[in-house]
Formats: sequence, structure tokens, C-alpha cells
Amino acid sequence: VDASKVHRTGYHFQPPKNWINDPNGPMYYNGVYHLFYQYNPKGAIWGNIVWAHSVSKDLINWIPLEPAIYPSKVFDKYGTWSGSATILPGNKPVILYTGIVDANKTQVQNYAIPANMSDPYLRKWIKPDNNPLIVADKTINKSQFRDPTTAWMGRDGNWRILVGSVRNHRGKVIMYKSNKNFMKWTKAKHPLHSAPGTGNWECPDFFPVSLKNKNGLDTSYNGKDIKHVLKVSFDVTRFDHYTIGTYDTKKDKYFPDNTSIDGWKGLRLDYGNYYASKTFFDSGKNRRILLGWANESDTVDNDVRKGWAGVHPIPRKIWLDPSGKQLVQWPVQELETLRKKKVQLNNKKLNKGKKVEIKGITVAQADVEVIFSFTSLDKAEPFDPSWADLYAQDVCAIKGSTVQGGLGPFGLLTLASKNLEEYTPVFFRIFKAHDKYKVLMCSDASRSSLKNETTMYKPSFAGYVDVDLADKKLSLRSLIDHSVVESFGAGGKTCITSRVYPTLAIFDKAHLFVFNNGAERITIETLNAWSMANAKLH
Ligand code: DQQ
Repeated sequence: VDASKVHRTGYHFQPPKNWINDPNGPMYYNGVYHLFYQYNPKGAIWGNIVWAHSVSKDLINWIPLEPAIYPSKVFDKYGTWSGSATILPGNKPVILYTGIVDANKTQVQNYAIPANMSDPYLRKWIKPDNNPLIVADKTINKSQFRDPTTAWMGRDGNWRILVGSVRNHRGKVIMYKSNKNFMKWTKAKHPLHSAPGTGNWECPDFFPVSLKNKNGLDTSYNGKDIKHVLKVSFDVTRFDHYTIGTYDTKKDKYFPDNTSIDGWKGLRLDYGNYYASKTFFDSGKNRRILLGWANESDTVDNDVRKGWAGVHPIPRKIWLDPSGKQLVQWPVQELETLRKKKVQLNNKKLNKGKKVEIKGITVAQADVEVIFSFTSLDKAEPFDPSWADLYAQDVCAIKGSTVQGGLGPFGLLTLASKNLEEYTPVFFRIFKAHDKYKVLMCSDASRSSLKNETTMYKPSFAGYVDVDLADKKLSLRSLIDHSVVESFGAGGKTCITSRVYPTLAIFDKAHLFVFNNGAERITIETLNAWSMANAKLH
């Protein structure tokens, strides 16, 4: 089989070939969604980075355009790195991005504006001569100073942005302020936030969320009944971490809530392969949308062989959970327009050691939604207190899908070969800690592929799901797309994206099962699964 095709996705965003990474400058402008992204026009490894550009009416089908921003001036000659868009009063979009100015990777913040406001796709962008707008002062490490956020306007009418940085292992977001004209930026006295021992913070994102409903808020919104979210990408762990807190607009400081841990053990947007994400406010549908990047987990040699690397997970609507303690994410509803043939299962009982196969759809390119139920929590296994110090993914590595349990493991075996030589299980296991239940959700790539056993990255990704089990139900949705398994536990409270490279479980040789390996009988209350059509991408 053609190496370039076998693991290509059908409905996840990717260009026809070459390397992609971070989503950049997403915005909804005059009825069109714009996605820019870090792209190497010359190959399948990182380098020669430009801002490639695509537009869409639905965030799923995209029209590719020419790169919008690329190295061409003294202030970005060595690179055009990540950044964000802001729509200024008068409906004027502006992009802020990081320019690399020399071989030492010195970083400055630049702006670009559309060359022709009457072009509905905003194809051409101008980088005016008064760039750069911001250079590092001598207190800032100038090679770790990048990825400006969308700007927000404070009550004083001045604009603010954050730029990611680090000093002595303390990750931080440096704040800059400008008057209304957006051209004159001064560093604020204090970083908006920082945390020791976290390393460089890349791709910061700072936005308000409503305490009242799932609607999104404009990034400058600062009324009542809101919290703020600060998300940063940890260069060291390669995970996107966030806290929820209060933004004190007078002191211009952000205070994470005491329920939000500010470090490596804190909340993550996704407990799998998901990095450099960024949100934007979609004023068309009044929602906040999250975009991200899922890197390959295959070897660099294989990336080069197949001629492409990197995909973007499905855009997600994102909002604050009613508990106020975490965010919830769900694939945008527009994805459902790709759903084709459907199969359904209802009220199917699964005893210990049993599995049922889901047939009749293209399971290598599918959308699967299941609601599981059980009658009792009594058989939940004890949670070993020593696991409290481990990451969820370490517990998943110990307690995999084949390790029999009490309540769980149960879930899906995705991209499975007929005789299970290969499979990627996505499943739950419920533990009883002294005073509460702990729900572990795993997306375990350890048996996903027979190839390159030693060099391929096959992590047992996992996260805990903070869910009320009073109704004895758990839901799971998985978006399966050849080399992507993107899963949403409990309605999007815990999300995990895995990249996997089966050799047998490909195209119509892939199988999908629902399994239970726990002593407690599980019921599949309902399962709906659809074949997914290809998205239009080129
Ligand atoms: N990718 C960009 C940087 C950013 C990093 C370079 C995050 O601007 O910090 O391609 O993946």
C-alpha cells in the first residue's frame, strides 16, 4: 500500500503534503472562518515555516489559499512563527505574529494587515515598515519570547496582549499594553502570570468564559458572571495546560482558583497528542472554538517517507463546566454533516470478557457515540494510594484494557485487526478511593501497531474524569480517522487524542469492538456509529 496514503486522514484537517504544526490567527470575519497554520512548503519535517492559509464556511471543509505570511523582511527574515488575530473596532482584522530576525533565533513581535479589505478571503497580507512592534528588553530572554495572543481591550480603552516566555525555568506570560492605535506597545510592570519550574510557555491563550451558559464571549468581554482561562503550552511536557481563575482588571493580574493546579499535574485540554492550541470567538454562532495540532507519533524517517506530518484535531466548541472547575469541549456540530451510513445498538448487555463487533460502516473513518450503564458501583477496584503521585497515563500503563477489573475496563477497541494483533482501546475503569470514586479514561496506543516496536511513540494516554456517577452512566465519543483516535469522555469533560499507525487494521481490514473486561456486567444503553465522508480539503 502507498505509504503516503495508508495513514492519511479523511476528515481531519491536513494539506496534501508536507509538515504542519500550530494553528495560527484563527478568526471569523465577514461570514468566513480563516485558519492560518505553521507550514513547511518544502518537506515533511519542521523548517522554512510560513503561515499557510485556508478558509471555510463550516470549520470542516476548507479551501486552500496561498501562504499569507512568509519571511521577506528584516524583521522576519529567519522565520514567521505563531501568533493570533484580533478584529479591531471598525471591523479591521490585524495579525500579530513572531518574527525571527537572525540565526540566533532572536524573536520580535510583528503585525500584518489585509492588503485588500474587499477580497472576501483576505488572500494578501501586508507587513508594514513600522515593524517590529515589540522587541525584547534586556530582562527578557530574546530567543524565548514568542506567540502573541489575541488582544483584548481593558476598561481603560487600552489593548493588552500576552507573549510566552521563561526565565530560570519559571514559565511566564509577559503582558504588553497599547493605546487605541494598536501600534505603541509597552511592557506591563508584571507578567500577567508565571509559575516556577514549568519551563518555557508557548502559545498562550487568555479568554473569558461564562458562568451561566455554554455561549462564548468576545475576548475583550468583561462583565459579570465570568471566569478567565489561561492556557499555555509547556515546551517541556508538550502538553496544553490551563487554569481557571479571576482576572483582576485593576491590578491587571490573573489569579488561578485554588481548584486549578498551576503546573505539570494541572488540568489539560487534552490528555493525549494535542499541542499549541488556540481559541477564538465565533461571533457568527456565539461560541468559542478551540483549534489544536496533533503531531505524528511515528518516526521522522516514516514522516519523510509518507511525505506529510501533522494534522489538526476537529475544531471544538469550548465552555466552562457548571462546576466552574474545568472546561468542557465538544466537536463542532458542523462535523455531523459528514455522517453517512449509520448503525445502532440498544440495550446490549456485556458480561465479563465479552465483546461485540460493530459492523456495516467504515470503522477506519467513523464517528462513534456510546452510552454505557451499570447497576452497581460495588465492584469498583480499590485505588492504590501510591498511584496518587503518578500521572493518569502511568496508571493506564499498569492497568491496561486486558487487565481484568471490577467495574471496567470497558469501552471501544478502535482500529483493531481481526484477531487483535493491533488495536487502540479507549476505555474507562472505575476505582474506589477512600471517600470517592475515581474514573480513569485511557486511550492506549501501546498495542496500536506491529511496526517499529522500539522507535515508535506508543503512549498509554489517560486522564481522570471528574463525573458524578449517581446515574451509573458514562458516555464516550470517538472520532476514528485512520491514524487519529480523538475521544471525548462524559460529554467532553476529558478529551484524549492518539496518533496510531496500524499495519493490519487499515481501510476495510479495520474492525471496531465494544468490550468489557470487568466483573460487573455493563450495558450498552445506546450506540450510534456513522461512516464519515471525506472533508473537502483541497
Ligand atoms: N511552534 C512555533 C512557535 C511555537 C511553537 C514555531 C509551538 O512559535 O512556540 O513553529 O509548537
